[in-house]
Amino acid sequence: MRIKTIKSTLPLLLLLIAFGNVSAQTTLNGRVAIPHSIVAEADGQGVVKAMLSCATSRYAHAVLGDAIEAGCLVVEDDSGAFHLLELPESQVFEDLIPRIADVDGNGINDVVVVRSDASSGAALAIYTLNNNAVEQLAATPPIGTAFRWLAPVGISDFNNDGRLDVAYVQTPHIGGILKVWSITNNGFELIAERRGFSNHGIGSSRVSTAKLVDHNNDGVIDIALPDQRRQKTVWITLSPELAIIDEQPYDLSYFD
Ligand SMILES: [Ca+2]
Ligand SMILES: [Ca+2]
Ligand SMILES: [Ca+2]
Repeated sequence: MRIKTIKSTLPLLLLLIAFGNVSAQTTLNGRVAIPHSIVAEADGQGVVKAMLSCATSRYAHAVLGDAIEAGCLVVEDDSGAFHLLELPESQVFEDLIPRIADVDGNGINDVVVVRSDASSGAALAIYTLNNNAVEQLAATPPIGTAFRWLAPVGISDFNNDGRLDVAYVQTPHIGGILKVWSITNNGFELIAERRGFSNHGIGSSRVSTAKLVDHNNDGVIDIALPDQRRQKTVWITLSPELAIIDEQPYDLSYFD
């Protein structure tokens, strides 16, 4: 089992090294990243490294290539100190990429991850450092049913209001709904949604097939996504409101 894991992870690591913009580090503070996952890094204050660890098979869903999910999140802050957040037994991080960004704009980096619950399924959660502890900053409502997942698309100011927004596709395998959330003083606020997309193939360790690009050159980042049947690539803007700005035949290489 262990040999199989190493074999399947190695090509991914080599690919990342070849691209040169992502660390291939797989340990942090003596803990090990879950298979198919690595340490995320960012500049700035607050979280500068984040890793999904505490491998567990307690959530038997296996949408991301194996039955192993993460039971904890390990982060390193800008002073070099490490912090650990362990989930309760009823939850896992059903994700491979901790996304570091200052989502609430307070100058301190946060971490965006998919967290799944044994009774209510996946939610998007943001954690931040507060008084030297990892704590939840905000979370979307869970989908509501076990074994229902969401695939993050990306983080940008999609509606051009000066605040970062977080986009994902809810249930990408069974009728995907693009949902975009902005963080406010009251937590996540849904700013747009539209059905008809699929950015993940079931069982794939590629978390998301999507691209953030200013396709119409208006200075605001747009979202490129495969449609539900993966026959078309669709470009979506949220500025000034959600609209499809282009469609072309689907080509996976566009997303690489
Ligand atoms: Ca922050
Ligand atoms: Ca925004
Ligand atoms: Ca644009």
